[in-house]
Amino acid sequence: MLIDYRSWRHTFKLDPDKEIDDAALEAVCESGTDAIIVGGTYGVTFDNTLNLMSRIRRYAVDAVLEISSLEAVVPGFDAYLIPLVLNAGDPEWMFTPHVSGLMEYGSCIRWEDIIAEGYLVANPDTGVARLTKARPIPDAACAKAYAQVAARLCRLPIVYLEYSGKYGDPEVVRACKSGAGEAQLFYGGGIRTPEQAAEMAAIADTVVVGNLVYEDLKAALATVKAVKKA
Ligand code: 1GP
Repeated sequence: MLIDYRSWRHTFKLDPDKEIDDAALEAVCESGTDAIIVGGTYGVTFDNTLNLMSRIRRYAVDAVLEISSLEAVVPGFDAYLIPLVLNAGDPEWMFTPHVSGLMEYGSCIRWEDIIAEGYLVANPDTGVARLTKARPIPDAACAKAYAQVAARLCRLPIVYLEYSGKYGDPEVVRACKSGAGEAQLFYGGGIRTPEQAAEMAAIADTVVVGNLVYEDLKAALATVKAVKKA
């Protein structure tokens, strides 16, 4: 594997379905962030993913694709993150897409470029929660148990606590960290200020900043320094 996700403290997640101009993209890629994750839930196509990848490729930063649609698997990223939604209530989301993907692409996969993520969908008001019929995570004890399922039972390398759009409960993040063992804990969701980024960086191993790039670029860029100092 060419990338070292275990060294990532800060990442930006860019959505191929959202507009970002060249100046903003340059600022994001040159911000000192450790990696750019390309991913989204809806409207992700081969064309918009390829377009965003080729624009990010002008910069030296690591670029990885978080696969959410088999139609949008684009070669040329440094690595591929494969989410396994641990609390999916719809069993179709557990392994059916993965089996389809392997039947289609299995022969050309470079396994050293594949990184599985134990995904914990913690905000019920999101597209991914509705799509997967995510089961609620009522408290920190439940979150910790899910993290243990990912890290201890399934030995997944990453536990991704996903609050997308909503700032999470630090107690729940702490519980996930204690359950995640050797796995890298990613936290993403609702970070709007450098202070919030620092708070989550003090608990989680890797912080993911998404929407803020499109809503307040200056604040988004400020999260990099905040995380690195935390
Ligand atoms: C989304 O976890 C990321 O997949 C980041 O969440 O967009 O709310 O920052 P936000």
